[in-house]
Amino acid sequence: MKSLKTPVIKVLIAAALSLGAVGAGQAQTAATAPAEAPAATVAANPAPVAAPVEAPAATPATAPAAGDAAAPAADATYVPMKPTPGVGQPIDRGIDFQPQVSPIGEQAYWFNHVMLLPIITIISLFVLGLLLWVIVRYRAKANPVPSKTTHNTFIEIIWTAIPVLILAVIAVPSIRLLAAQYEPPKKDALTIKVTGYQWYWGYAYPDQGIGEYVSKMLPEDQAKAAGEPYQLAVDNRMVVPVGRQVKLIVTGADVIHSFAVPAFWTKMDAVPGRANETTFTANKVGVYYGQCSELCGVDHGYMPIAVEVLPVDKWEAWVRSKGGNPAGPVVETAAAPTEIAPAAASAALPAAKN
Ligand SMILES: [Cu+2]
Repeated sequence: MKSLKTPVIKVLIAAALSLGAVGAGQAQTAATAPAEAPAATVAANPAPVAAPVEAPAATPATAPAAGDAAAPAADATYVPMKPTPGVGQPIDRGIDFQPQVSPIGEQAYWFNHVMLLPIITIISLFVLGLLLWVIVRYRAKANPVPSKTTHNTFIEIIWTAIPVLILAVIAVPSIRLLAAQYEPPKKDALTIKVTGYQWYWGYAYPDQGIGEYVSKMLPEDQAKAAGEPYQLAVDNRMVVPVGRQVKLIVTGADVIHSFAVPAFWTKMDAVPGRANETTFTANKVGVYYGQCSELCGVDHGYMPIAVEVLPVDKWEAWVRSKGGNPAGPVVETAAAPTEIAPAAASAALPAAKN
């Protein structure tokens, strides 16, 4: 305990406490701020509707390079991309999954279409055939004296062993898929904090320094004007770079919501008081829609999700347009602590008494 008297160590402890206090302060800000945010954001930013639309097909590696060379980074502007019909959104009379654009989604799609569906179909047809055969062959009219057969060891072994083998074969890719979905995110994953509200979404990019902004459904006329599907189009999208893993920290502010984007095979409950984590990697540029997937109140059906996947340079331009730093994470060593030090010092005092 003597060592505590050393001034250097006192300073270090004060610094540690103040960092903790700042963390708490930030959390509080995040929790309270959005309440006033939505109206302002919506009013100030109906821009995506009127803005011109660009082709989603640009090749990430080649095409934008020339443009970038000509225009310095500061000039880079973000223009919301137009969705491709039938991609990343439901289609009329569609019964299949949406085309998958993430590795997990492709794996799951393969598992369903190559393993499960054929096996289910074969078993169903086989059982149906057996039933029909029994109904016809052993009908009462043709068999006035019923058979007294009760046991057949060979058949019993077969009808136990074969289903066990089938289940074992299914279990291998099934457990592999399950494990892949719970793999921890890579170190260079892009972190986005997703918050479900009644009834809209909030997105924040802590490492890029983009504070939470609100994403609300576009009214019908604005959605149509923007060439987007009504009840899926939003004013402010989540924007991610193509090919980079995204780590979502999902939480709810009021009731339980669920963040779901079918084209990424992504769904995670947004539970108040919990920070749920999930990941996805979008490997195709485009606009992908989702919806809240947990009954959350009267406007549950009107809090859609729109994720725009951009080539890396265009994503960086979007980050800059939001006032963020694409090169994040914001380094903890130098910049951040000096900026927040004064507030932290005062905030740390009450904490120190405890
Ligand atoms: Cu909801």
